[in-house]
Amino acid sequence: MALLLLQAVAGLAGAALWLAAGFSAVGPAPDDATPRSRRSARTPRERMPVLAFVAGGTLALAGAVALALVLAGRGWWFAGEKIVIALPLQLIGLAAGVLGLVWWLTGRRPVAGRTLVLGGGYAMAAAALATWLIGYPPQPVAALLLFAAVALGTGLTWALLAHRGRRAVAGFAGFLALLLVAGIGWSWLSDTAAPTLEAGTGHGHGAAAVVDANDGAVASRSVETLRTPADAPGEVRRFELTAAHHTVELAGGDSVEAWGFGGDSLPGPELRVTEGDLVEATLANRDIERGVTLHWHGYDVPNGEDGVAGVTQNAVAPGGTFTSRFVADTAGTYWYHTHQAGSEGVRRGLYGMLVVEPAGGVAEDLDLSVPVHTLGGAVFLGEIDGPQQIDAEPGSTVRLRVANTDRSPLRVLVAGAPFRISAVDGLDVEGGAEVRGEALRLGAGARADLVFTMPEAPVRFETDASEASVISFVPPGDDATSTSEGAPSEIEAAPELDLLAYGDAARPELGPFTAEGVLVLDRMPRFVGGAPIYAYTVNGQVFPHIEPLVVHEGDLMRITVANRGFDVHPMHVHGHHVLVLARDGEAATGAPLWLDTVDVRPGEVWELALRADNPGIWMDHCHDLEHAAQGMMMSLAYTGVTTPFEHGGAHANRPE
Ligand SMILES: [Cu+2]
Repeated sequence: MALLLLQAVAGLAGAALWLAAGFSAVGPAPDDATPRSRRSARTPRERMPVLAFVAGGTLALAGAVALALVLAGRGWWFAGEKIVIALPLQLIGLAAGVLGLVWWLTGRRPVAGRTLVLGGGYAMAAAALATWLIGYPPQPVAALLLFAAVALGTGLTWALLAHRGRRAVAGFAGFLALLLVAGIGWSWLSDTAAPTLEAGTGHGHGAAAVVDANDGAVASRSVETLRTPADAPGEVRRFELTAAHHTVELAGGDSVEAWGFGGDSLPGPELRVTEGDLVEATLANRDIERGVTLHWHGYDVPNGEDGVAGVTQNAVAPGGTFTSRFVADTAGTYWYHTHQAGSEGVRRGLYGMLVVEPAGGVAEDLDLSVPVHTLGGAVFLGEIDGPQQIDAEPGSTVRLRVANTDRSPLRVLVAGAPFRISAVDGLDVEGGAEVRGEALRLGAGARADLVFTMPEAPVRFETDASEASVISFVPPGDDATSTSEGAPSEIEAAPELDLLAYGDAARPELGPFTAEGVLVLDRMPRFVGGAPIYAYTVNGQVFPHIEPLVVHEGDLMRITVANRGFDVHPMHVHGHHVLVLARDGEAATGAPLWLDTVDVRPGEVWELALRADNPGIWMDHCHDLEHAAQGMMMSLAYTGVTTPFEHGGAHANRPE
């Protein structure tokens, strides 16, 4: 990450210094009636600053090129455009600049010399911009536009310096303006083209049969057919969730306007069922104007029950209802939230916990779900935004089901007792040793089960989201001296546990990969919803134009995720868990780590395996939902699956 930043800064500095050299060579000369642009550099006082700028610029440029090569060694995703587009521009710029400098110094062709020094600077500036405008993958059309802009800018400079008259200046300026408009227009067109969410059907909602490369023709089926039958086996557990505005009282005395799934508290009701139950949840929208849905985060339900507005259903408008059903066939810690304009809805409180207890019951004496959420500046651990105290008998066991429902990463820790991480993203982690004083990092949307045995002294559950919001476990009957209130927080200084090396169990035999996918995460100026923003991109595109990951049912897909930006991206795949193979080229060594949310930090490369065993059109997006709303959403599409639902439209569907 530091390398990426350093390389970008070096490139910009090189261009800026060469441009400074060019401009200081064309500056006005008050002591001479001759326009300075027509003179050579006669005095050392004129030469010195120019030469100093050139030396500094060339040094910075060399640094940028060297760092680009180092980055290319770390992965082509980090350096593609820096090598293919920026490097030629930098070399041409440097050659032109040096030639111009010589002409200017010797006085042989002072005007052309100055023009070339400036033109060289433009080329270097364009090279630096390639990282911010084009990124990965390097696009030939965008590269051509950049080269043309440099040429026209140099032409315009020559027309001005050589006093070629108004027509020449206007000509170059006109073409440059035209190029700019064409570039923006081209970008707008590609960002407003027909959406791409389905596999292989081209664009739109084709109902025709799709030709599958492996199996020939596959009958097409709609996401609407991928539902759980009402008579599916299992004891029926019915829940009613009503989305509505309400007011939440904060511990400090203030109140916050919130949106919720029932009651006056935050979060929505905990849905606690037993493995094997048939969950039937009816969502009603009382007064959420933007609409609402019910998405089962991390639960691999049939596609039609996934609750994504504009992909698997329409947003439920005020007065409307939607019933979703699924067999709770996997025990673990999950959560539910709206998937309609979730960047606002989840933040305001449309979320709750889903706990599926194992068929044999929970092994621990105390089992507590702890969704961590920030609202109105207060941090809620469960329903309370302040210190909490819970009685726990020494020797009893405690399971904390922690979920990060915010948009930023969260660090958590059990202070005062050794603890074990027994599950991550709902699935058990085998053979994890007890740790003490180490913090666990949870990306946005992720969960972990922390298990500890209550000692004789108090224990605290801490997060780095708030020093005030802690849960103290105290032996019952102890007086105030035994409470841990006021104890120094351990979380800030605690080293971070690495889940890739945690636990030990045999790694599953996967078999050969039959599909490949690469996601390169970045930021680029793009049009989202028709408006130009500094968007969050995958492979240079924004939702809904990012090419989907396409799988056939039964595929084993290797997915590489590379983050070449400066933000953390907790990438969340719907309907599947992915097995972590490696991070930054280092293989995972702990127990098999199956995640539904992969927290990809700047500069990181993750290698993941996905078994295509749950047909549908699945969202794959950043769970920093602001990033999702600003472009970082795409689909994992099975061949032959179509959707009748659309982004926007009469239901104003907003799939994030
Ligand atoms: Cu993100």
